[in-house]
Amino acid sequence: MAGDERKRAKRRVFSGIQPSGDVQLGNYLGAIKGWVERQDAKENYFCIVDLHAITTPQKPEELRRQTRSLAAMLFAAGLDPEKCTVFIQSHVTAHAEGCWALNCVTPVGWLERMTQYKDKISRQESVATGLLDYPVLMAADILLYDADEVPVGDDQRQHVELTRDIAQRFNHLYGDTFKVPEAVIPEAGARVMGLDDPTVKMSKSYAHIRGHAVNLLDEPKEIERSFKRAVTDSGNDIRFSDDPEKAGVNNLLGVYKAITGRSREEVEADFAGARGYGDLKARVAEAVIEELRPLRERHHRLMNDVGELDRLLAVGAEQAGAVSENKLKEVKRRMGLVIPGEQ
Ligand code: AQP
Repeated sequence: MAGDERKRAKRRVFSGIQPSGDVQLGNYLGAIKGWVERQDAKENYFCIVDLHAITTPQKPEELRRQTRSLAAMLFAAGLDPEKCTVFIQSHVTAHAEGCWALNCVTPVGWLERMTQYKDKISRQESVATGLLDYPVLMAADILLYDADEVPVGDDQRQHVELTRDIAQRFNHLYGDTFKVPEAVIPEAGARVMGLDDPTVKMSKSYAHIRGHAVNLLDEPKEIERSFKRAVTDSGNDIRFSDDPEKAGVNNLLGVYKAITGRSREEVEADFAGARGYGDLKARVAEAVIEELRPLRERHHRLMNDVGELDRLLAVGAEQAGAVSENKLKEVKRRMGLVIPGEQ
């Protein structure tokens, strides 16, 4: 049996988030909110994946700021350091080493097929090797913890599938080593679309485009403005729909549903008496503002105590290092690398 799964009282969760920009509403509804809600029931590892962030160009000073700001946001959103191991990927060297080991069993063709890779290279003139290798580093992140579950938004489903393929291939080549994890996709909020273009998913890297994203640190007035500008259609029918023409309204209802936790029927009933899309936008904005208000305040307090923030991250790195180093040793042993002090 792979890893120490037999001894575990709770299912182990691993997930990551890139400090590649200011964290946006899709990251929150597709990932962070669910991490917080399920933290009591699971054994949790949450990683700020800075090594993933540098697969696309970053400004060093900005990256350092964004990394700490993201850490503060995870705690501000409600992750409890007593229940979750929260750490920075580059502080635990097993991740990069594990990636190298997995690189050596992963066919390049598997990586060239990844949708996110194809999408990102279409936006760049020069493509770094690290961008192609992004999903292998993600596989190392997950597999080094023998995670049972990987809670992610819909856009990361393909990478978790690839992680499963890599684990199975390694297990086939070297014997049962890795737990094969499952993706856990939220029922609501799995794919928040851009407010400026509801055919494109909301992304940190498009946040510079006016009206695209809601940044979790946006002031209430700014959030109101973003929703007011949100693209809808020329009708006035407020209901969930698969019709591409209604993608904007569908997205707004999806955001409201993810925040309130109500069913589709309840959400539609909430808007039954609404006076057109203006009303819809105002009420969705209000729900988002009230959800984010306490996060923004707690984030502000944490950013004013960077010493404490760094201390929490150091504790996380130590806990994560203990688990992942152990697994990495097992990987090296399996592959025939010499472990100091072992025969
Ligand atoms: N629009 C979204 N809707 C729902 N979930 C989303 N996630 C991202 N965008 C949406 C989920 O957020 C978690 C962290 O994502 P990430 O930072 O690791 O990378 P990403 O998926 O590439 O996110 P971005 O914001 O689009 O970043 P950039 O622009 O840097 O690539 C993941 O669970 C993801 O599914």
